[in-house]
Amino acid sequence: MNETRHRVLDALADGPVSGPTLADELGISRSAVWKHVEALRDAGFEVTSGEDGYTLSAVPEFGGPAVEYGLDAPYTVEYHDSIPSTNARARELAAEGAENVVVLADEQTGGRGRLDREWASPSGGIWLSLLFRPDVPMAHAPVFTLAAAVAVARAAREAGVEATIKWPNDVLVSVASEGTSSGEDDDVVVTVGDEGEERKLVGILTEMEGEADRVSWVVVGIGVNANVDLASLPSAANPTSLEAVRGAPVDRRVFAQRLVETFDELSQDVDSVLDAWREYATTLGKEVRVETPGGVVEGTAVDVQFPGSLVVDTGDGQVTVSAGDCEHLRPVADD
Ligand code: BT5
Repeated sequence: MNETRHRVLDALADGPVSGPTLADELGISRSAVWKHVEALRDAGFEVTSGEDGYTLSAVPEFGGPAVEYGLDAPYTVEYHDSIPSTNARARELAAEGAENVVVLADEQTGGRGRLDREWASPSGGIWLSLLFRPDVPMAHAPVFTLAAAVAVARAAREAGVEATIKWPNDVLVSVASEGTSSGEDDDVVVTVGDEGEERKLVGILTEMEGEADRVSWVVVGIGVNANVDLASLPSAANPTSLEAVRGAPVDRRVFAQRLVETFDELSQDVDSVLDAWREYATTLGKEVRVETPGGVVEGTAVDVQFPGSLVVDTGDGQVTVSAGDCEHLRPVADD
């Protein structure tokens, strides 16, 4: 949204305000005011015109202008009803020199996870990518994945969903399990949390480009199963959604705004990220099995280290893992 339209919108929100007054205040013609009001109506804003002038009476439920409206972070929002992948689009924008853009979509037709895995992205989700250009070396970039996990966990908690973080990039919800079958012996392991079964609510994919000593751009892609039909997600992945956990749809506009605002705060103050991450982490203290590019590491996850490595106590010393797929292990109790 351009700056004048923003100012028109703000004035309408404080309205009623008459067309001539608005024209004077903004130094534009009355017909320009009228055009901005019409464009806002086209974007889904409800603007009533009464005797005292125009008043903003409703904000659209979701979309670019809706998320930009009242957003307390220096990002513009590019919205698509449907797009192959918001990360792919953000990379394109990066190549064109853009920065501080959120690419947001209701549906993705070619959503991607790590290692080119598919990410199911039906309509009703919050599929977004933040493009920004931090002044940090490439090696620090993993901290932004952790910051995204914290931001999304916090937004979920504000929406009444007790989300936790699994290293490095999953946000989960523990749901009461329907009873676990006991194994033949103590070695049988299943991936369950302390309070029940862990289900994946969010996935995060960070991509970047630059020279060793300086990042050129970072794209943090965040996929939130907000109000999606669980039947359209791969059941093997044990997914859940905000709607399923809350029992009611979530306000995606507010959720996306809180997510972007918290991410922006954390990304400007990376020293605060690790403590915030520890607060929500479910991985620390757990027995884990991490498949890393260099082999499998098993042991107790004891801490996280800047810029986002997991410290695992293997019983034979501590190993620091900077990337990999992590599984939470717990022996099944015999009964
Ligand atoms: C991730 O990968 O978890 C990162 C996902 C990032 C998606 C966002 S959406 C916005 C932006 N645009 C994109 O194109 N991508 C980003 P990974 O850890 O590799 O997990 C992928 C695995 O999760 C898949 O192999 C499935 O098993 C499972 N999965 C796929 N879709 C899912 C969903 N909607 N909910 C839960 N699990 C899912």
